[in-house]
Amino acid sequence: MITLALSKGRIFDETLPLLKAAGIEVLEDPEKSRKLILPTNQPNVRVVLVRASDVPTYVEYGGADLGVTGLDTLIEHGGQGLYQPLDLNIAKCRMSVAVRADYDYAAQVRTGARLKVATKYTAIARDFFATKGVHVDMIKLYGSMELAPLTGLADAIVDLVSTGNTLKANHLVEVERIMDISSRLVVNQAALKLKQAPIRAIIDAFAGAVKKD
Ligand code: PRT
Ligand code: MG
Repeated sequence: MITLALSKGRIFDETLPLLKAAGIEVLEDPEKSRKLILPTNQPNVRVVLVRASDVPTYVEYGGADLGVTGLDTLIEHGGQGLYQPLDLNIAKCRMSVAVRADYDYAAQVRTGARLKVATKYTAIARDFFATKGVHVDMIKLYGSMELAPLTGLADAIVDLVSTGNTLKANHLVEVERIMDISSRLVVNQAALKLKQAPIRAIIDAFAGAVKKD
């Protein structure tokens, strides 16, 4: 049996065409079914639905043989122990720093002020500001980061941006682009050895179906 870990939503939706290229069709719609294990047209392949941030954990410890996860999630998890053969070029966005439109970020950085930064992505944010030589007080949040500068909880946020509509709707502006983000295929290292042929077949089919920009 080959088990693939996916999260509901954009990653599931954007992985479907890649699965199709590998001859795999998921037989149930996760938005309609309450099942967490979805069968496919291939009796030896199944999909497990987990929280996006749990995908690397499932794959690392063998709860799944493969998974699809955002680079953001992968970096925060720590990629060690996971084989990362492919950038799938899906679920694309960028990791950015944003502040209130009336906050002079450049001046704060220039004068060496200490910044209060709210984010779910503390590892990425810590690394980014350390490299810039900016001192930060990190405030860990699990969602709705956009609220933090509006309420005075933080001076800046580090969050994912795709269209920019969420920032705009909350009167925030992007002041730094930290990195481009896309989703990656991750593979359990023991599974890669023990189930080499079927896993290689999936990796190769995905590789052939990845859309270049
Ligand atoms: O939702 P949950 O807490 O279960 O987990 P999750 O948020 O990690 O999962 P999900 O499915 O929302 O995101 C999965 C992956 O999709 C992320 O890890 C990213 O790699 C990728 N991705 C791509 C995004 C976005 N685009 C994105 N726009 N993830 C989140 N967003 C959010 C962003 O955080 C912000 O709140 O969308 C909002 C901004 O969107 P725009 O279009 O208004 O800029
Ligand atoms: Mg989400």
